[in-house]
Amino acid sequence: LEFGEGKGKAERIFGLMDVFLKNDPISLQKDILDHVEFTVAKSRFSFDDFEAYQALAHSVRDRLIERWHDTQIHFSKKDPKRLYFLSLEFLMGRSLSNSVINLGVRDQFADALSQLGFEFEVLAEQEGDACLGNGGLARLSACQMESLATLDYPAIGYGLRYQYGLFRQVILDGFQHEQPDYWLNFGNPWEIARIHITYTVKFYGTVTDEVLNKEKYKVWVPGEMVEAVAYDNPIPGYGTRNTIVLRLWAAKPSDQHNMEAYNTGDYVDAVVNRQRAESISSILYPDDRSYQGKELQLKQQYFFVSASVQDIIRRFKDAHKNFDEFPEKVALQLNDTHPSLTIAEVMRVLLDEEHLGWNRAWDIVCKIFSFTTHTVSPDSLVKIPVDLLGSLLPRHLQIIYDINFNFVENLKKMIGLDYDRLARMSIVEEGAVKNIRMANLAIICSHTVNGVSRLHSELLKTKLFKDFYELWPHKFHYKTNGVTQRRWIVVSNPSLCALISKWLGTEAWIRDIDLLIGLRDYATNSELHQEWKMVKKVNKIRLAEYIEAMSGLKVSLDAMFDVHTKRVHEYKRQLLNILGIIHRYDCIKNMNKNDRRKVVPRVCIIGGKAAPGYEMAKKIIKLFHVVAEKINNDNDIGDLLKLVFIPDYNVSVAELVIPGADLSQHLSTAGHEASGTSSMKFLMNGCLLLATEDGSTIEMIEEIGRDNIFLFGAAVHEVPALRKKGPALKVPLQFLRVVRMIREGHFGFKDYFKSLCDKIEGGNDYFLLGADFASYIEAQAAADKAFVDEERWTKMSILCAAGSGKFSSDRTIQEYAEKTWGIQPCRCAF
Ligand code: B1H
Repeated sequence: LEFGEGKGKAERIFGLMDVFLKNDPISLQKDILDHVEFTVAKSRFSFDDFEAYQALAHSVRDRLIERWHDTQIHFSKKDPKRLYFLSLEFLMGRSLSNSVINLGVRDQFADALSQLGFEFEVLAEQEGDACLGNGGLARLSACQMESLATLDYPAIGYGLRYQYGLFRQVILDGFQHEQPDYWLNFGNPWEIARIHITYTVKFYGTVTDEVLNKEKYKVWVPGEMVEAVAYDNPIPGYGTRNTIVLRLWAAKPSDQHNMEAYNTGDYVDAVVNRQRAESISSILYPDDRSYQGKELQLKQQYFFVSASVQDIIRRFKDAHKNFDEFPEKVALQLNDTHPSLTIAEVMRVLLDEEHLGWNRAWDIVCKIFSFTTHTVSPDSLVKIPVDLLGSLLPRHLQIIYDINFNFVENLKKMIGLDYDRLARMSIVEEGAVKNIRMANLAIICSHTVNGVSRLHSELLKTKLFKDFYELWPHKFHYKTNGVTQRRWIVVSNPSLCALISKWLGTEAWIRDIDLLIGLRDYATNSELHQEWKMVKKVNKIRLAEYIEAMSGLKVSLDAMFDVHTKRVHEYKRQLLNILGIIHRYDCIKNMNKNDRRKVVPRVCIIGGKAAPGYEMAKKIIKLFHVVAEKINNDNDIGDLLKLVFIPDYNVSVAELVIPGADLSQHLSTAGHEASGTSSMKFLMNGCLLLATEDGSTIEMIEEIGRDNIFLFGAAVHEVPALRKKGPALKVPLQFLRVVRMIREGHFGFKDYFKSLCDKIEGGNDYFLLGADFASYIEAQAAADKAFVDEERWTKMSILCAAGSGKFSSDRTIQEYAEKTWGIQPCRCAF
């Protein structure tokens, strides 16, 4: 059926679509029961919560597919410039609640279920998380996909369908253990396997010269081939019919593979070997900082890149003949350097398959790529050993060398023979092991390089990419990160959502976050204060129940819930938090009864995973546990101080923890957190922040004012001088005292923690825990003081939420669309 051939026909079809899947309670119940009977294959007279969840999910999925088809048809008809968002990580979490809310059928489904004797919330809890990413970068991709859908942008996300997501963290005896997350075990109703959308991906082999029509071409004869199969995950927008897709690739053995082995009779071995192909997309690398440089990791990257590029070019060629139009129809966004092989791959296709010639191909490539970097540290930049790249992707190495040759020749003309600078800027790093610097490749070939906060961008321009900034200042920009209020308020904090809508008199803020500022008018309204406190209490109860169910620990609702949840890293300074807790404990122990009465009770909550090979991070987790063991069992302390470790922190746990927090901590040493996004989620939920002036917090201060945040620590420009002081750096006595307590075995495991203590004393304290300690303790005291003044605290909390509008990913995405990608909304208007 073709659209646009006459209005009458199209309207009939749309009419049919509308009656096709009805959303009244009876139709929904029938759909759910149909899925129980025929999809889940259980009797409709007997099924449990999990089976009900599966059937529910399939009913929602049907509605997603319907809208996605409509959106696809609309996009094909309009043929707008599309954004292709390439990321090796997407942390989607659960899909059910977000989908029904975005589809606008949450209440209808809840009604239908209650008539069947089920509760929506209970079924929603049955869903497992999709953890196809490590942390901030991956969750950012997920938030941005949701904003792209909501804002009607014609976009497609590409990623890998890992069979094992991020490991599950299990704590045994206070130590972290990792368990594989075989998340597809129970099926995944949110994906649609596209078994007909497959592409062959080539590896290894050799490159030869061939002549065609008197022109010389390179021909890559691969040594191995693997099939990429598409799995589509629909992403519905809120308040729109538009539903876009996240296409994830899975590796399957190729039939073109090794026919000879079958013929030579080695049948069983050949089949077993074939099966190995699947390992390419089997596992997510669990280190969110360092590129491991393993062959499998590079294979993953190219596998994903090659399949995505083939898909993009196929879609382009379906509607266009002339590649000169490519930049008008295609914007390619590289989420960090991990997908930057895409540049070489597009060059290869345009040269060797489309035969455009170098100049035309290069001209196109320079117009389509934009690149966002998420890091501040030179150590995190991906480098690929030349030998590895040359063996796995021989033709790509040639192309990268050619790009580099042209670049360096031009550079010499511009800057002369400054060999140090030429060497720094070259894509090829010389040395004992020759490396390809993926960031240099990405900067050279992208029209725009974005940072993720203003401060980050300044650091890129003056430090990490200084040479490139001086050469091409126009390429460098930033788009401060954001998070989606649909997931982080509407889904995860329904009571706050209802309260905000009531006081603003509209739900429009869910699509237009700037309206949140309207809450400022009521910041001192006592009625709002009462309701605001009530909402926080409801969320604290929910969190307290979770804590009790998980650890058996009962926590007091009157205590300040102080939360520090994120990946465990030295630069994020969970250790500073723990030292602060020991100090607090020590102070309470030394207080008389009278003074104790003035202590603000705290529940200190820490959660986060350590990369499996990151020894220091694992020690920090263990330290928290031994300190908790001591303090929680000290009857003398009671409710004044309780410590809770939340194991296996992931998106769905965050949805529970964030709304229940009074205070949240963001302690990175200034200059180390490129942006930070969890702070944005806490802020939106009216949680107060205790933070350093780093990454996006600097911009938060501008939005909410210094009075509404507890700041501490050295500023970015002070850090180098403090570090330089080394052993001469003055640290407070209290700091030395708490470190000594650990050293001397006050909490046990003396030998185990020795290296940890050595790392923060005697001039080795790279992350400046000692230097920032006094100011940290002061900020904590300021937070205590504010907390006991309920009115002041509530006002601050309201002002935090009211001022959080800038940190919506809708704003981020709109900036990218207008300033970097050059794409327009394409709304499916029926
Ligand atoms: C961020 C990463 C990251 N920065 C390597 N870099 C990875 C690096 O698997 N890998 O190899 C994975 C992730 N992630 C974070 O990105 C920053 O630290 C945060 O400050 C920032 O908010 C977030 C989103 O921009």
